[in-house]
Parts: sequence; structure tokens; C-alpha cells
Amino acid sequence: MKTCLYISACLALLAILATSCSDKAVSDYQPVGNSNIPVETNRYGDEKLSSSTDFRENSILGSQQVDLAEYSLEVFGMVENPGSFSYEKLVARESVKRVIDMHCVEGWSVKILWEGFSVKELLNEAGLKPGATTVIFHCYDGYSTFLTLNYIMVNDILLAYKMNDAPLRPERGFPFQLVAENKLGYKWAKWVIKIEVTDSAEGSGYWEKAGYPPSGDLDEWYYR
Ligand SMILES: Nc1nc2c(c(=O)[nH]1)N[C@H]1C(S)=C(S)[C@@H](COP(=O)(O)O)O[C@H]1N2
Ligand SMILES: [Mo]
Repeated sequence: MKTCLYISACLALLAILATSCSDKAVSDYQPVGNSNIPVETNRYGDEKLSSSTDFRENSILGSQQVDLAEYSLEVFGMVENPGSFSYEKLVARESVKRVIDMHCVEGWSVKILWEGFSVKELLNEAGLKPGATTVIFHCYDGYSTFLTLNYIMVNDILLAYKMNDAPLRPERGFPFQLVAENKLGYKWAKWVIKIEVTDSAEGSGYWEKAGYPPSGDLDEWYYR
């Protein structure tokens, strides 16, 4: 009888320990959406991150569903070797992780741990032709935006496929969103399908054509 009591006491203690441990895990990682979506982290080192649900969904045509079976990223224009890349090929490239804030002109911002590959390296492999100055990002929803080649090379920006250690959600630009650090949200192209290297941004850029600054510089916007 004594042993029996002793065993039940031990079991109770174990159960308490187990629940307190799992409680910790739950507060460290908040699941997003339904349980089929991988859990995202909300912390990176000392930094507290925003969630992928903290964005305001205001895309020109709403969320897009890109079918990976039909997806490819095209690199074309003023390059020696134009090419077409599958999702698998692109996520197999060397990956980089960075915590970067995105600010929308509407006045909200998010701090996210981004993971992706270097756009600079992809362009270097494609071989830039002399005279190229501009890169236009074309998206699945017909949206476009552009950046100078110089900005891309200096900042070595990423094309991201993960946010907070979880794959991008469809509404966040799956399979790829551009991480245009130090630029306003409208430069962060989602659902990127084509990268065009050119010498002029004339006639492109959805929000740029509507009157937003072509540079999209955060500094310029906040100190105007
Ligand atoms: N393809 C595409 N990319 C886009 C947009 C869009 O409408 N279509 N909106 C831009 C804007 S204005 C912002 S602020 C960011 C973040 O938008 P989200 O909060 O809707 O994800 O995506 C940018 N990328
Ligand atoms: Mo925006």
C-alpha cells in the first residue's frame, strides 16, 4: 500500500512537471492560423518579433494562391544568361537570415525574421550587361515595383521564402517576397514571378505610377 502511494505521488509530480514544461513551449511559440501551418517563432535572440498576422492585408487584388507545380521565377532583360528557376532550385540556394522591419506608408510596421537567398548573387550569375541600372519585380497579381541595381548590390537584399522560421503564408507572398530593407512596404514585392534587368523603370511600379516616391526610401519618407 505504501509503495502504491509513493508511486502515485511520483506520477502526480511528473504530470505537474510535464505541464509546466509544455506551458513554457506554448508561450515561446505562438501557432498561427490553423494547426496545419508550421509554428512560427516570436523571438530571435533578444529581439521580440511581430507575427505574420500583424500585417494589414491590403494587396491590390487581395491574397493570391500560387501553385508551386506551375511556378517558376524568370530572370530576363539586360543579362547574359536569362533563366527560369523552380521553387526547389531557389530554396536550395545558400540561405541568409535577417531581422528587418517593414514600414507601410499607412503608418504601421512589423519586425520579422526573414530567411531567403541573395538577389545580388542570382543577378551576378545571370551576368549583368553593361548599361543595366534598374531591376523591375513583376508579381503574380499584376503588381510591379522597381529598385536600382546599385541599391540591390550594396544592400545585398533577400528574396524570402520564410518568415519567423515558418514558410511564407499565401497572403504574405508565397512563394517569395522581396525584403527591401530601408525601403517602404510598396517596394517589398510579394508573389514575385519575374525579375527584369533594365536601364529604365519608365511605365512600371504600381504605387510609383500613383505618385509615391520612386526611391521608396524610408529616410526620405519620414524626414520629408
Ligand atoms: N504583389 C504585390 N506585392 C505587394 C503589394 C501588392 O499589392 N501586390 N503591396 C505592397 C505593399 S503596399 C505593402 S505595405 C507590402 C505588405 O503588404 P501586406 O501587408 O498586404 O502583406 O506588400 C507590398 N507588396
Ligand atoms: Mo503599403
